[in-house]
Amino acid sequence: MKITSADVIVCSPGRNYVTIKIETDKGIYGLGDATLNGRELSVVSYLRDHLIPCILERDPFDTEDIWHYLYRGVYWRRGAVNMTAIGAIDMALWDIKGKALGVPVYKLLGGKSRERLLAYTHAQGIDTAETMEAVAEKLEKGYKAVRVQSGVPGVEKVYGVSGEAGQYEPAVKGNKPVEETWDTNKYLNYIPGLFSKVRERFGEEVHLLHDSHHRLTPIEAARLGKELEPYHLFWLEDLIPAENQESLKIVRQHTTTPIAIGEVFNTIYDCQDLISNGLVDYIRMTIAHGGGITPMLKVASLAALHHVKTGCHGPSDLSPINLAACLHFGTAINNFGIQEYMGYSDATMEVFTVGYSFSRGYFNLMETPGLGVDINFKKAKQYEYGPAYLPVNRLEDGTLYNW
Ligand code: CS2
Ligand code: MG
Repeated sequence: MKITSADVIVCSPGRNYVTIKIETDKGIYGLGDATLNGRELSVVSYLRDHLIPCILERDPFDTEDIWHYLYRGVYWRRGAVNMTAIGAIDMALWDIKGKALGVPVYKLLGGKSRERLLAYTHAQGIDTAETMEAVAEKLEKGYKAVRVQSGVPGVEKVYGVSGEAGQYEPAVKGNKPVEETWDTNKYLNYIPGLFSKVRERFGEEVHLLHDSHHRLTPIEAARLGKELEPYHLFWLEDLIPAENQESLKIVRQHTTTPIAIGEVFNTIYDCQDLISNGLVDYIRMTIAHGGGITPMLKVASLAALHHVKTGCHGPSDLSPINLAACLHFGTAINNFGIQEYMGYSDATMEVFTVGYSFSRGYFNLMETPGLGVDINFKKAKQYEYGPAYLPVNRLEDGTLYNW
């Protein structure tokens, strides 16, 4: 079997998505998610101008060699654009392999390690009252795990909370980022009380998660982790920016609240120390930004050695193709933890068809060959790409901060 051509579909059914389609001489094609929120066109050019010419004529079954060829062959290794492009190709090649063999991809990754996959979803509100109602609504829908985000009194706009009701979409359409402001003190003084109220109203059963979105220093993170201990969170996410992984040692010394990190990582080297030194409980790397299924299997194996579980990043700013790939991966590995799921807009689901079902808080994979996904090319064309950027964050005195 040979790769004969490939192209990249950029569309915007509610938000921007980038999809690679790889064709073969047997008439089978594979799809991969190449979406990198706010930098989509960089990945499009990287694929069209640099990587696609390198994979023509290759056998799509040779995923291991093709991955190393693309990773080492570029010389300039790692990075979000590079690894998202490689990840999309890798996803599409596994899709082709499954279709060619007539089996769902998970059967090529180790088979079924579980019948269903636990999901968590987002609940957010501009204040405590609205947030509580959002949590109630998700529990009503049968979710077993809910990420709770809220506006913070005295802080104009906070990560994870949109002005209008409904789905939170972080990227804002326009030709440059909007600017938001932040105050850590107001946040730290507010969050423990919010979780105390959530636990009091909804009890101990529901898994509660929270995302600090890279905004704390290690000692601030230690304080928050400690103050949240009575509320037994499933995880506290992205407490601190994780370029300096040493810093997690300070947090770990002070709190038993489980830590999840890694959605901005793109190679095993980004998480190697965190995992090997027991500084993280869930690794948030995802198939698309993590370089594909091929390297993510290695991340999962390293994580398993250190009692770390997966918690793949899966918001609606990654397409249903990435979600499907995460579900095949999560079905096969032993140390699956939980899968993020925000749900998708009706427009998105007009463009993408998926081979998974979702009910009462769990995913089930269908036995569709490959990743079980498809894209309606005609519909995709109806939704034109437009630039959108993730916000930039400043402290109240104007200091540039982490968003
Ligand atoms: C967030 C993401 O889902 C999460 O955990 O951190 O929604 C993140 O803000 C977006 O993916 C950025 O595009
Ligand atoms: Mg996050």
